[in-house]
Amino acid sequence: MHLGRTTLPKFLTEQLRDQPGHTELVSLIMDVASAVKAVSAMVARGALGGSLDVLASANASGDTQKLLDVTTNTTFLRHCEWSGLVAGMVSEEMDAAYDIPEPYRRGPYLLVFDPLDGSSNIDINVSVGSIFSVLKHEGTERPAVADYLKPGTAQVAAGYAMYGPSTLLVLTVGDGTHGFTLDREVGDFVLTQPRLQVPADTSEFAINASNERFWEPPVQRYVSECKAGAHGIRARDFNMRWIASMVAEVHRILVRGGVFMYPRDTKTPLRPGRLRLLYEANPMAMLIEQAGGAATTGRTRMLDIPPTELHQRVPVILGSRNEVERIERYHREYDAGEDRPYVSPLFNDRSLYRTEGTR
Ligand code: AFP
Repeated sequence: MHLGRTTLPKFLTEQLRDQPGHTELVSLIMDVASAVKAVSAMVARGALGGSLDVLASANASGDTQKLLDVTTNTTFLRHCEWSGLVAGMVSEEMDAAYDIPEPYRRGPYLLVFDPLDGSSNIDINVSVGSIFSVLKHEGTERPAVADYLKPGTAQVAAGYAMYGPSTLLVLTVGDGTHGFTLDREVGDFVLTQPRLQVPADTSEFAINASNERFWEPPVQRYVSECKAGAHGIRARDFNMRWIASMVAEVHRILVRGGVFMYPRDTKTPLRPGRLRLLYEANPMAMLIEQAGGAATTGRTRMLDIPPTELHQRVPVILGSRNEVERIERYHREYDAGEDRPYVSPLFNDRSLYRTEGTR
C-alpha cells in the first residue's frame, strides 16, 4: 500500500472488502470524517469564530458548555443524520439519545461520540479532539436506550480526531489502529501512520497529580514508585505528562508508548471516575488494544464492562501493556490485602525525615 496515495475511503474499502455491509460502514465513517473536517475549520478559527464563549448551559455530565461544545455537537448530528446509515446517536453534549428526524431513514448503525474532548483547553489554544464509536443496530426501529448499552467488544469501529498543528484521524475497524493526516489543500485524509503499535514498556506516565491524596492505594503505590525513579524499586527514572486532553494523551501513547490514568478518586466518592465509558473509554480502549496495548479500570478489562447508563463514568488506565498489567497486579494485591503499605517518599529509607532506629 503506497502511503502517498492511500486516502481514507480507499483504505477502508480495502480493509472492509470482505465484510457484509462494508460499503455502509465506509460511508458512515466518511460522514464522520466530513464532520471532523468542519470541526477542524471551526477550531482553527479560535477566538475569531466566537468559540471561546461560555454558555450558561451544562451537559448531561454537569460540565459547563462552551459555544464550541454545542456547535461541534450540531455539526456531527447534521453530517451523520441524513444518510440512512444511523438509527440514532448519543453524545456527551446531549442528555438523551438523539432520534433521527423525519424525513431521514434510520440505518444499521448507532453512533456515539464526544464532539469536543478537552474543551477546557480551547481558550488556551492547546490540542483538543473528537472521539467516536460505532455499534451495529439490528432492525429499523427507533433504538431503545438498551440498544446503546453494549460492551466495548461490540464496537465495529472507533476513532478520534486530533485538532493540533495538523488535523489527524486515528481509527480502527477491527484490524489494527491507523493514523491519517488531513491534506487541507485537497481535503483528503491520507494514510500517514499505518498499523500503530504501543511499545509494551514505557517510562512515561500521565495523571492529574493534584488528585494524589484522593487516589486508591494501588495507584498511589504505582505513581510513588515511578517518582522514586532510579533510586527506587523500578530502578529507572520516569517522565510525567498531563495535557488534560485525553485525545492528545492517547495519541502520544500510540506513537511512543506510555500509560494514562484517570483513576477512581475519593474527591467525589459517588463518582467511579471522570471519563465516560461509551464515548471516551470504550473507543480509546479499542484503539489501544488494536495497537497491542491494554485498557482497564484497574480491575476489569475496559471492553468487557456491561454499560448500565448512557453517560456512565469509569476509572481509566490504559497504554503500554506491561505497565497496565503491573497496575492491575497492584489492584489485585491491594484487594487481597497483600500489597506493601503505601509509604510516602518523605518517610522511606532514603528520606531526610527518617527517624533513626525506627526502620
Ligand atoms: P473537558 O472536555 O471537560 O476539558 O475534559 C477533558 C477530559 O474529559 C479528558 O480529555 C482529560 O484527560 C480530562 O478530562 C482532564 O481532566 P482534569 O481537568 O481533571 O485534569
